[in-house]
Amino acid sequence: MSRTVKNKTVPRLVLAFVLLLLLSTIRVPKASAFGSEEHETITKEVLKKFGFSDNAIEKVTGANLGQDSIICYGPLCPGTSNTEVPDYHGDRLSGETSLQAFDRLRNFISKAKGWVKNNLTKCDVEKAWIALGQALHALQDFYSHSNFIDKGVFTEEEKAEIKKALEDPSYNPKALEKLKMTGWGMKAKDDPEKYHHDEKNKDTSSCPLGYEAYEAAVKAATEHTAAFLRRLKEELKEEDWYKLIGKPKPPAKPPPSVKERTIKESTGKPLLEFTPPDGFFEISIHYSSNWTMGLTVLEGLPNGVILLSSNPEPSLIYTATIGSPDNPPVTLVLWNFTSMEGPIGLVEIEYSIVVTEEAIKYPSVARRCEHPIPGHVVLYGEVLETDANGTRYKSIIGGQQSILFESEPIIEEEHEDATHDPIDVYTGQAAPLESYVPYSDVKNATVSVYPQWLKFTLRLVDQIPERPESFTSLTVGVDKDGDPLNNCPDIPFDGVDTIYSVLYDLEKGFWRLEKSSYEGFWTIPINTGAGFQISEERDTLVLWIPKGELPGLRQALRWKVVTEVNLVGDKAPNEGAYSTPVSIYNLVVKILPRTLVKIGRVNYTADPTGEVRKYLKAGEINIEMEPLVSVFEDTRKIFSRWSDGSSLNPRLITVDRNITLTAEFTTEYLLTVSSDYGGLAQSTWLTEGSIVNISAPTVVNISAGSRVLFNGWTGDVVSSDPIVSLKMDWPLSIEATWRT
Ligand SMILES: [Ca+2]
Ligand SMILES: [Ca+2]
Ligand SMILES: [Ca+2]
Repeated sequence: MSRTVKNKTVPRLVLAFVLLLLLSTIRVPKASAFGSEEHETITKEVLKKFGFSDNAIEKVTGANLGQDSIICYGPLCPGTSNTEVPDYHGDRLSGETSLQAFDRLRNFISKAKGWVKNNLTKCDVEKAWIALGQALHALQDFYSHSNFIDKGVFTEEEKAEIKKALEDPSYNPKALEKLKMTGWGMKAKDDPEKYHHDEKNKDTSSCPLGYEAYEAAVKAATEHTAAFLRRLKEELKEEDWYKLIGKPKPPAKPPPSVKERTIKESTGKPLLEFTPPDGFFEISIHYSSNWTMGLTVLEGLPNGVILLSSNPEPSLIYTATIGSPDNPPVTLVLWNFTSMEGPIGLVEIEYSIVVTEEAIKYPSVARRCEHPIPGHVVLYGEVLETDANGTRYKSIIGGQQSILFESEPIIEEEHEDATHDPIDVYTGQAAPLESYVPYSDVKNATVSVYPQWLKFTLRLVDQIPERPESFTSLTVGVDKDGDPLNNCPDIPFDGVDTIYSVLYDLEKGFWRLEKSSYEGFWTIPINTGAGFQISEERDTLVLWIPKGELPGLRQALRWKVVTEVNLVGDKAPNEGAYSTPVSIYNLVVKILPRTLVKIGRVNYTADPTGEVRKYLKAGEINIEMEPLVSVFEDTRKIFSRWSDGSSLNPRLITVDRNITLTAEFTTEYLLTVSSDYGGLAQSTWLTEGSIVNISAPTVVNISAGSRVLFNGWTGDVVSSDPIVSLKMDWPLSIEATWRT
């Protein structure tokens, strides 16, 4: 409803972005037109009712307000013509009819609504929010800049027609003939329609038509804002609506023919309230014997997500290849228990969903809009079960969590091992080469350390058969607490206290993962959240261990690899038991939104809140940020210091704990002085709030016998005094005028 425009051409979307970061520093003049209050109240109230997230409300409202404030700040505003975008506010310009002004306004609203839809389809939610804010601003201004609420002009029926016409530029009811839009850019007395803004606006509670008119305008604008959103919701695809309100789509309800049940995770909490521990889903399901189960992941899981199951294994596991993340849903796994002999009561099945590095690069469809940053993955699906009687059950798993992963390991160590080096695993002696099995021969072992995970990658000389003919195990042993006293003393697992074995069970005919710990003897297999994957080429084994299973882990991890095929295998790397540093810390750098910071050798762009988060290993690292950020052509931010007092940029920091560093800035505005004489013309950057005195000579001699006299200052300061004092609360531009 405020309505002044700064006549500068700057791309609007860019401006609106910048606006968000500037809102706190810009002062919107509150002179005759009201500022942001009404737009803000109306918009926030309605968006809230429609369930918009706090973040979405903030962005949409910011863009709505931006329609006034980005283009109107500083003393230039009042009285300046808004020829650039009168469409935004429904202003009727000189020489225009009310209907023409109305057309411009409603065309803009339609256009902005189209931007909302397009950007949602493209997943550019930020832009959709901006477009929605713009559409709503224009819509709301209609009521303060027209005769819509004026008494005795329109019947209720006609009002309904006009509201419809405002949203539909092709609809032209007869009532439009009586519509008047407020005149702007001409004097009130010159207004041919005698409906000038100065006399007829409903912008403020003290508007010329009185409080009642203002109140009615606000009420009508509020109602139409809600109606506009209601229609938009109907027109949008459901998934796009959820993108717009900034919330994840709730899980689908199971069809009525299927019984709903709640799967419990192992701690017994209902799964929907389950927060996955560091990227693992572990779900225990109790089954009778004749049961099949399929897991379908809704919304599409990204590539690289692996589903694992563990003890006891069903007779048949069918694992589908996960397709493109854009082609959900994908059925991942089907378990079939029908070949087990007779009912055996309850069977506990566990399965884990492992999210690998690859998955991190392809965030799932569900949240891609909300978290366009790689590393957020939604696990959200349903389990379909059929029991022996044919009764079907359906459960929703995963809920709406997202998991943050670091796509690169923070620490990685790669170790070569000799090839053709078989040993008798239980004596440690070299074994004869004729007993050599190439898939038990490790040629390379890598440990990768992530914030919440340890990953071991074993590369073997040859392919692991899908169904080996002999007992086969590939084991990673670790010293979980760094305490040598509780480690196993006997080969092959001497020096470690916990082992993770991927082994082939000859009797049952499948691969499984077992964890044991040493308590003076090796325990029977214990539950683990670890998982494994044998590569497609079958020459690499990847083993994931959640760090949470090694709570005693300190700064370094001792580990070793032992493989075995029928008593003969390999220990690796070389003699085994390497110590790898594992300390990881979190660095948070807070700078200006979407600006760059270089951490080490990599540039990162801050998110819309200005944050960059990074996991780092212990040590020293260099941080460098942009020292000067241009916000507008006449407004810039200069780095002043870090929150810990240092003003170095770049600076070296020591990472030995979690660190948060906030950059502090000062704002500078451009002062532009124009003058044809006296050498006054200059452009100077000045710190916000600073005071500057400018003094013009009263007489300038141009040439012999010719001179000019100082006439006065115009622009942001109007004065005939040659000495003016300016306070830099915003960018200023002044010009000296002269007479002969
Ligand atoms: Ca080897
Ligand atoms: Ca130990
Ligand atoms: Ca070896």
